[in-house]
Amino acid sequence: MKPNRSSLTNCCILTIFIFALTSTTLVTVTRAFTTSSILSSASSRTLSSSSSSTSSSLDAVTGVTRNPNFSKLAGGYLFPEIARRRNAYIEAHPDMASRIISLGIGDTTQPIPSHILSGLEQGATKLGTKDGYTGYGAEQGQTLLRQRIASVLYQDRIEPDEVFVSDGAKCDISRLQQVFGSQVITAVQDPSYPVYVDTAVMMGQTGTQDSTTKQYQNIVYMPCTADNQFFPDYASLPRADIVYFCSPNNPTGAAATKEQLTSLVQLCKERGSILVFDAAYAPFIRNPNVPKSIYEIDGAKEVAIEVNSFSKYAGFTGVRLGWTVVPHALKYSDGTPVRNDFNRVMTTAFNGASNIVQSGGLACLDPEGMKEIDTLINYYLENAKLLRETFASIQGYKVFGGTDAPYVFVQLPQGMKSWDAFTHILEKAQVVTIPGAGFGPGGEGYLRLSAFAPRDKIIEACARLKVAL
Ligand code: PL4
Repeated sequence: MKPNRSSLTNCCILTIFIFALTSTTLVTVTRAFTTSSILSSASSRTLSSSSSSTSSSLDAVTGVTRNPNFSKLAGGYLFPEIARRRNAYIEAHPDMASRIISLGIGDTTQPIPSHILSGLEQGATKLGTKDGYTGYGAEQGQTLLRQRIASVLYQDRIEPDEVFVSDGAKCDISRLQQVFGSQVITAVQDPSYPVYVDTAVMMGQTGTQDSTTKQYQNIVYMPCTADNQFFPDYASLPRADIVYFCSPNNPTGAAATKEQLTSLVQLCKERGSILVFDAAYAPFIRNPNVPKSIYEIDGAKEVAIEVNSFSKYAGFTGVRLGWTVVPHALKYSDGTPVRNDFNRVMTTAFNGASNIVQSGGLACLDPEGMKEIDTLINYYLENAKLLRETFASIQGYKVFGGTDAPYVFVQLPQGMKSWDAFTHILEKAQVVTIPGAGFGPGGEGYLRLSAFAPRDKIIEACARLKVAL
């Protein structure tokens, strides 16, 4: 006959009780042992169940087919790749970590000036008051900010309701791709800011990348090199539906003149192309013959969209505030205004820029804010001058840009590859740059240097570059 469970339990309790009477120490040890074995068996159960769930989650798949456009992308996005190589170098040479100077990513480094900062502070403070509190705003941005952008930055050449305030130019480029869809042919300056091409690939506008030419099928690459003063000959290339054009340019630092932009607008009109004009670096323009906006060109409202940003104006790269202008006069072949569809994307896929940040944007456009912006930009332009002078003094290197732009574009000695130059400079001078080839095949043989570092770092980098090259 089997003993029943309660008699067994009673027997155990009795045994423990007897032990407790005879030896307290022994009970303590027994208890400790029992507890620890319970814990260890529980933890090993946890470990084994988690390791089995890890391996099964790694092996598991869903029934969803991967978006085939993503497998067309030939590599990772440029800027994380630069960070990866820099980190790999630091890992291999930890003693060099503190020596690294970044002239790579175009990211601002100087603090936000006081008047503009007070705009951000006021925006935040208002949210803590009954009267000042606001929730969701208009997806297109606050009316006052749209009016101020139109009047201060465009001298009323455009209407406030043609301005869409956003969280930045990069995000707007991506939203424009949503508007254009997968059926358009895109043209880009080569080299160019990689977002235009990469988002076109993601959207399904392209074929795969040719491993020899490094060009994606269905994209019109418009060469911009020293040979054509970095201005493309669009007339000699196949027609595109959408033409991306950035001035002052990233990465070449070239700023297109009024005559050049007039001919581009005219050509886009003749060919029925839409021009997407990226003016993110407009505040750097000092040459009076270089337009700060495409709408300074007659007839541009019928062909051009302009994307822009407070990132470089006021050091808002982390704050996030930009805008896009889509004129009423810009229409598709069936007569539908492009603005309607951009408005549809903004209202459906965006919830408006932060109200705090828009208050900072308004402060930027006050006379004090505009003065502060000018001082900031002059500081970075002085940095660019130092970089220009450095490369001008090194034999075999030719220097471009950096006068109306924060980027200096350096032509390497004949036959030198841009990724090799990047590695050489990182290893010999601990200075991070960006290889021209990262911006497209047309950038091969060039290096981009950003003037956004603090002045002391720029001076130190220049000294090291003179030794290393
Ligand atoms: C690194 C031609 C920088 N993580 O700040 P936004 O979104 O308003 O503007 C981005 C932008 C738009 N148009 C042009 C630009 O050059 C940029 C910023 N480019 C650079 O070093 O090339 C920062 C790049 C950022 C990125 O991934 O874009």
